[in-house]
Amino acid sequence: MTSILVLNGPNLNLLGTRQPDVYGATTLADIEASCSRWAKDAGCAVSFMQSNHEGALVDAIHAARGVHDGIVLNAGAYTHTSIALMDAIASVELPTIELHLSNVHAREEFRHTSYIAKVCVGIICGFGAHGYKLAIEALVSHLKD
Ligand code: CA2
Repeated sequence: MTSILVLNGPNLNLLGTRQPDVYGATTLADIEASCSRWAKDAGCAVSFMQSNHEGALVDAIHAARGVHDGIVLNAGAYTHTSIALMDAIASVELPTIELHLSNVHAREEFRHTSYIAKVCVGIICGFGAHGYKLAIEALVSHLKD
């Protein structure tokens, strides 16, 4: 069965507890529970990992090779800064979808730049927690093609 890693980066462990106007009231645990249902509906298995540490995210991407078929990645602020994450995604050659809860292009200019976009198959942003469903479905469909 197709297996997807849903990987969340820095500060996303705080979802639902702060800044609900920007990031919504849904917690990361809620999102993960929803992802499990969405993955079941899409006919795939899903695993989760969250870290506030860039190196731990790099390690998780490396460890996904040979275990998972693709990655849904909300790299948080590391999206806009991390060559290390870009290199990690490129090195494992696993299809990866860049995901953001917020529409980063409607926000501050520094959020308009993504280091990881060029090594991802696509980007979903601005749909809140529903974006994880869209990303799982898009990845499953991409893997079937
Ligand atoms: O919109 C997204 O999903 C982001 O990846 C979220 C990142 C931000 O740096 C990116 O530009 C866009 C920030 C995540 C912060 O999460 C929090 C959640 C609750 C309270 C405070 C921060």
